[in-house]
Amino acid sequence: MFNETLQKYSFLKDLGIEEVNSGACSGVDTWLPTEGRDLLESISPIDGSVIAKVALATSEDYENVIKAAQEEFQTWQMIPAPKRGLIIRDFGDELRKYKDALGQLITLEMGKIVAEGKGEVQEAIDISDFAVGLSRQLYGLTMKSERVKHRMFEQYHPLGVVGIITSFNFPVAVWSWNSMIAAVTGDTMVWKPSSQTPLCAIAVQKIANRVMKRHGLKSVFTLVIGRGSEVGEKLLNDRRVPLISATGSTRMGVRVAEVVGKRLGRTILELGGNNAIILMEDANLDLAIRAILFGAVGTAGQRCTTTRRIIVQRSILKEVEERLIKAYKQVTIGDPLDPHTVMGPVVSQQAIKDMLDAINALPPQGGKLIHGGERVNRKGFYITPAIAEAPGNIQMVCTETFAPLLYIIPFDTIDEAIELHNGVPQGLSSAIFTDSVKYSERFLSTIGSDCGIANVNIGTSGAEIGGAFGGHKDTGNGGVEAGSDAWKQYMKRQTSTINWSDELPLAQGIKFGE
Ligand code: UN1
Repeated sequence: MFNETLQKYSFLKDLGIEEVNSGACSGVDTWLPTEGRDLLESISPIDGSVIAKVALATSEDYENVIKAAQEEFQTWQMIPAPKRGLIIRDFGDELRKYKDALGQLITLEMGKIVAEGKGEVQEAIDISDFAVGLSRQLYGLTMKSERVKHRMFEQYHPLGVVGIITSFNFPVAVWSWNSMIAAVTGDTMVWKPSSQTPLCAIAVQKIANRVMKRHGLKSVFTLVIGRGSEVGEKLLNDRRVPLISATGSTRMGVRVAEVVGKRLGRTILELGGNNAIILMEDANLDLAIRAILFGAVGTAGQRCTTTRRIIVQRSILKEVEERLIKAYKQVTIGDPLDPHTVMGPVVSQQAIKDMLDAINALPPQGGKLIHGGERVNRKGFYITPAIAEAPGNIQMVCTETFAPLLYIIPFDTIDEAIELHNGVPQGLSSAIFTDSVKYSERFLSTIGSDCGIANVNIGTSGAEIGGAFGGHKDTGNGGVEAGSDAWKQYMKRQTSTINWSDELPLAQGIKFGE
């Protein structure tokens, strides 16, 4: 059977995927044994078939992985940051070679269309380039001391072993946002990927291993695929891991914050989104409709940044609905590996059920389905993207349903639009479409969008890696990933004062025992 799969998808062989794969790697050439471990099946949402199996890591495997990462930290932290950057540059080049293969594996394992699969690998390449530059820019400040012949400054040191927990929807890019930055700062890391996308993680680990081997390094990047209840909890409770960066549901994030917070560890949390676009009546609708389509239907509605709500000025409501339905009708649904497909499957049968449950819950709350939401009659997990009208922030609108379900909510005044916009628990990404400076500036002001990302005439999804990525309220704790100064979270700050005088003056002018 597996031979057939290999023949059908030759990229699996290029990426080193086997019929039964080890789920734990403590470094170069050290994949831990598969014997005696429970097997996890990787299921393709394209047709529901099993692609390959993965031996789940045990607690003992976890121990081996952490110990290796800890030991490697002793070496890695002593390599000058710009030299670490050069090693990351090699990793970026190796990723470039495997962009097509890895992009296709992402598509096969989680169902996003292949253009988006390859786009995701490009995002990983972009952040590795960013990290190379950053390796020469890990700046601290200098301050003027209040004391004569004293110098004061700060510097940043690496933290140690960083835990990276990723979800199925961006099985490569989200790891890379964390790992590339953590690596140049001098940290080593352990990756716990989603059980829905273990093969993507194994393929990436193999690419990383090859690069690290060339440089005589071993365990900068390590991997552990196991049950949340077993290795996940161990990781959260592990005092040897000073930072956990986790992507997933708000419920999961609360658990991470609780457990890691209790041991005073750091967390970066990237949790649920409920992203809206405000459409003012002066908006360029040609742009807006395209942005909504990409935002709501891209990745089959399974991005954290997916557009879930359109808040539309009443005067253009009818036109927007008509144009959106027309655009939705043109979405070709099918095999995501086929380059003509616009929307592939959702990740699982459960995702279809969640979407249908949400649609069924709408009428009693005053909502109404106006398009889509039908199962597609073919093997795999396919559903047509849906549009629903909602009178306001009814309960279903306040809940993130991780599927292609878009709500349209009318408004009359900008105040009302912003109130609706901010009136949900989540706060990741947001956008306004308008040609008015007054409205766009209002949206970006302190009395505007309350999200971590706020765009003008651009949709809610598809952020570049150069900016900080993260949200507020139920989306997270203010932690950010990717660009800007996100790197500071992966390091510890040290403030130093040096006295080069022959006196010992005290700060605040205190005279003590003189
Ligand atoms: C996510 O959905 O978890 O901004 C990440 C975007 C992508 C990343 C999304 N660059 O849509």
